[in-house]
Amino acid sequence: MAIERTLSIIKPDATKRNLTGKVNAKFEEAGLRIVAQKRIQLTLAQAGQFYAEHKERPFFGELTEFMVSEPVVVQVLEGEGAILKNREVMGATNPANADEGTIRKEFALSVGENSVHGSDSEAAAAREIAFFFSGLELVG
Ligand code: YYY
Ligand code: MG
Repeated sequence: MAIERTLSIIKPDATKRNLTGKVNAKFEEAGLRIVAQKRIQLTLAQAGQFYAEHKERPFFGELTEFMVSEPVVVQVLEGEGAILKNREVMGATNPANADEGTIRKEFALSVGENSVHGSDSEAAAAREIAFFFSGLELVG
């Protein structure tokens, strides 16, 4: 499988509970390398643009308000099949359905406050990495 990069966000429920290091340990244990990372405060407009695909969904308002409620940590993860591997490490969207050992099983509070975001395709990864990181911030 090819070496890929994917965009990850450690969400407000996790940053607030000081879980950044524990979440990052899960990525590193799974063989994902954190090749870029920064802590930012999103605006509501930025959160809405990032989650534009969900604009018509009933949870959109709640989701975007949540994403601006605390700073988030945005990061680029790299590794063999990183996009799918990250989705596996994250676990199901609803932590009630997440497998043992996954980030969402261990740390998520609810389907909304579910600790992490991860790109779900190659196209999404390219778009989402470019949304947060400039070429200068991405080494090699
Ligand atoms: O990619 P992933 O984060 O696992 O789920 P999406 O279906 O893309 O939804 C994005 C985000 O929206 C999810 O992480 C929480 C929130 N959400 C929600 O609050 N309620 C739902 N029924 C579905 C999603
Ligand atoms: Mg998604």
